[in-house]
Amino acid sequence: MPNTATAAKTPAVHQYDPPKRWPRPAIQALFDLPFLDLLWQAAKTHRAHFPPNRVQRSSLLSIKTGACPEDCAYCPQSGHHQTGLAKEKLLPIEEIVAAAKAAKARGASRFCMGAAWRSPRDADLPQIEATVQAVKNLGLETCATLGMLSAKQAKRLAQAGLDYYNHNLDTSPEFYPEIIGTRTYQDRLDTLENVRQAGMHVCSGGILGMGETQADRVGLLAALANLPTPPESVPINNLVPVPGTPLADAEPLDNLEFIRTIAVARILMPRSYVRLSAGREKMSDEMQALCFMAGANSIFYGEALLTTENPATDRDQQLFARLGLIPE
Ligand code: SAM
Ligand code: DTB
Ligand code: SF4
Repeated sequence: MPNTATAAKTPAVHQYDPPKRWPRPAIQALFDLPFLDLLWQAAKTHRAHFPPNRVQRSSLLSIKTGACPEDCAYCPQSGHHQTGLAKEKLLPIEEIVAAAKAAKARGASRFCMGAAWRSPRDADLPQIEATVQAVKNLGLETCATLGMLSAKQAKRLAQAGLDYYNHNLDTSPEFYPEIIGTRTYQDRLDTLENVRQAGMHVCSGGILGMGETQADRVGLLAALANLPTPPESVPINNLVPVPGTPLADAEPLDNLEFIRTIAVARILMPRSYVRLSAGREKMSDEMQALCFMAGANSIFYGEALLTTENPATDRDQQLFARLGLIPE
């Protein structure tokens, strides 16, 4: 007979499941609220933690485009898909600084540099470090999204003055393998931990409209909100379907469900900036107004995201004026 007394005493450390700030049923209950009750609660939470009517603006630049070794099903830059995207080398520092200056002149407060890498090569780091310093010297907040980072790489970037690192969880742990096969959810969590330990601000969110269920949206928000420290910045992207990617024909997500997800993100992460991210190009002013009401307080600003379009800055200026929003 097995010695059950001994077995019961053996601590199953690997199975230890720490208490969650936000258990999934509590998150599901928020999604189940009547739409207007949810929006009301999210707006109250937003106003309790942030001044109302403000929108932070981050501008993006793809500093190394295309031919990425990863197989992310949504991404036009993956070398696994035929999207006709021209493959480029890492841009020279002068070109990046010129784009950052232009972004600052348009009014952006943060400049985010994206590279289609699995992770940066150590040989590329000196140039990235010099670029971060130069962009910071312009008086901009700096952000980069370069793929996975080791603890050492994260420390180097932090020392160079990088304020934020973007690395998205993208979706729930359960749906994730349907979308990405070349790196695991745990790889992403490890990078976020390395960024946090290095003292940088964490920017992490996801993509909606990839064919995931509402339970997956609950799972994504649970993963973000239950991180040891929630991300300071949470980009919520609406899939931009790109021809040649496996998600080119994905069924668009219902607009109200997108807004609901923003509202739940706001309630779960009351002190985080929730960014209305990719997909704004196809959103009406009314849809964006409801997203701001639901607690979004940041956008990507400038005519391009990384490789796809974003609303023109004059259209955004008109939106701010129509809604009485103060851009930051
Ligand atoms: N290669 C780096 C990485 O994946 O960590 C950085 C760049 S990657 C393009 C940054 C994020 O953009 C992805 O995690 C994903 O959330 C978002 N993204 C990429 N393609 C998208 C699309 N077609 N629609 C919406 N969001 C997208
Ligand atoms: C994020 O969450 N969205 C941005 C930024 N972080 C790097 C990127 C959106 C990319 C959309 C597809 C493209 O333009 O290539
Ligand atoms: Fe590469 Fe990032 Fe695109 Fe994935 S999302 S294919 S890692 S550029």
